[in-house]
Amino acid sequence: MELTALGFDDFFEQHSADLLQPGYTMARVTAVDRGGFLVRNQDAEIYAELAGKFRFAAKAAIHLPCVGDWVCVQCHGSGGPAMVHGVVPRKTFLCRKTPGKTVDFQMIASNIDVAFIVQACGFDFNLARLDRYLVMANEGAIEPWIILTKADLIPPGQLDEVMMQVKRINPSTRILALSNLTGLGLQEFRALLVPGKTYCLLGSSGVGKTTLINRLIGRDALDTRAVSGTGEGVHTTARRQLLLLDNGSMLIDTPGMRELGLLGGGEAIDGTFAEIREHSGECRFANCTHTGEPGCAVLLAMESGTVSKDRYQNYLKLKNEAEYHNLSYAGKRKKDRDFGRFIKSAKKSLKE
Ligand SMILES: Nc1nc2c(ncn2[C@@H]2O[C@H](COP(=O)(O)OP(=O)(O)OP(=O)(O)O)[C@@H](O)[C@H]2O)c(=O)[nH]1
Ligand SMILES: [Mg+2]
Ligand SMILES: [Zn+2]
Repeated sequence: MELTALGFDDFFEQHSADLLQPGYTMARVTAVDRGGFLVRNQDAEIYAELAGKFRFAAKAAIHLPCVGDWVCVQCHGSGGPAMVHGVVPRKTFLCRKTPGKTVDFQMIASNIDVAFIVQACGFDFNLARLDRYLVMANEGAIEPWIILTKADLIPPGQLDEVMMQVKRINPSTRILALSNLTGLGLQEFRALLVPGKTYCLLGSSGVGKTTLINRLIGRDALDTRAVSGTGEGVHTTARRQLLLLDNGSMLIDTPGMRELGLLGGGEAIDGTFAEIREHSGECRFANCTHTGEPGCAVLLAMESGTVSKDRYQNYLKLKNEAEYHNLSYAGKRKKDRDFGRFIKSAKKSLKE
C-alpha cells in the first residue's frame, strides 16, 4: 500500500525530512494502547514502542504520538517491536484540556481532514456543547461537519426544526441527519468520505459513532452497547483507533467524551462565534470584553436581537473558561521552570 493512500502528502514529506535517518521509515499511528502503538507502513500494521531517547526527549505528553500521527520508525527483522524515533509535526489536530483538575493539553487525534461532530436527536442534542466541539475543530484547523444520529427517535417535523436551529446559528457549517436503524442519510454520509482522507467521529458516549462505522463496514467489526434512556452509561469504545475503509478513506473512532475543557483557543472561539466577531469590530474600545463597556456593538446587537442571547452567554462562558485555564497553565509552566531552576542550583551547591 502506498503511503499516499494513508494520507501522506507534500506537507508530511517536507516536515519529516529532518527526522528521517538511514534505516527509518514512515508509518501512521492507527491505535494507542498503554505503552504501545499500532502503526501502519506500506507493508503492514505493526506493533511499535517509543525509542528510549525519544521518550526522554519528549517534554510534554502532547509531543508523544497520538492516533493519526505520522512517525519515523525503525523496524526490526527479528519480529520485535518497531521503534518510534520521532513524530512529524501535525497538520491538524484535536486537542482538549486533560479531564479533571489537571490543566494540561491532551491530544485526541491528529492529521484529520474532517471532524464529524456527532450528537443524537433527543437526549443528547445540545447547542452549547456543539459550540464547544466547533471551537475544538476550529482550533485544530479541521473542517467540521455536524452529524445528527438517531433521527428515527423523533418525528420528521421535529427533525426539520432541530436542523433549522443548528443552521440558524452556524450558517456555514454543514449538517446531516441520519439513522443507523432505518438507514436514513447513510448513503449521503458514505458519499462524504473521500479516498486518502482522514475523518474523525467525536461526540458523547452512546450517540452511535461506532454503530455508524459498523454500518459503513457492513458488519459488527467494533463493539457497541445499549445505553440507558438518559444517555448516561459506560463507554463502549475504550480506545481511539484509525480504520481503513474499503473505499480507501480513513475513519478514527473515539470513546465518548464527558468533559471538553478549553485550553488555548481564544481565536478559535472568535472564529466559531462569527456573528459576535462581526460586531466586535464596531465596539468603541478595541479591547472591549462585551460585558458592559459603553459603545459595545455586541451588546447592542444582542439587544436588537441580531445576536442570540444564548450564543452570547455561551461565548462569554467559553472565553472565561479558556482564559482561566490558560492562566493556570501559564502559572504551572512557570512553577515547573522555577522548580527546575531550584533543582539545578541545589545540585550545583552540592557539588561545590
Ligand atoms: N434508535 C437508534 N439507536 C441507535 C442508532 N445508532 C446507534 N444506536 C444505538 O445506540 C447505542 C450506542 O451506540 P454506540 O455506537 O455504541 O455509541 P458510541 O457513540 O460508539 O458510544 P461510545 O463508544 O461509548 O462513545 C447502541 O445500542 C446502538 O444500537 C440510531 O441511529 N438510532
Ligand atoms: Mg463507540
Ligand atoms: Zn464590545
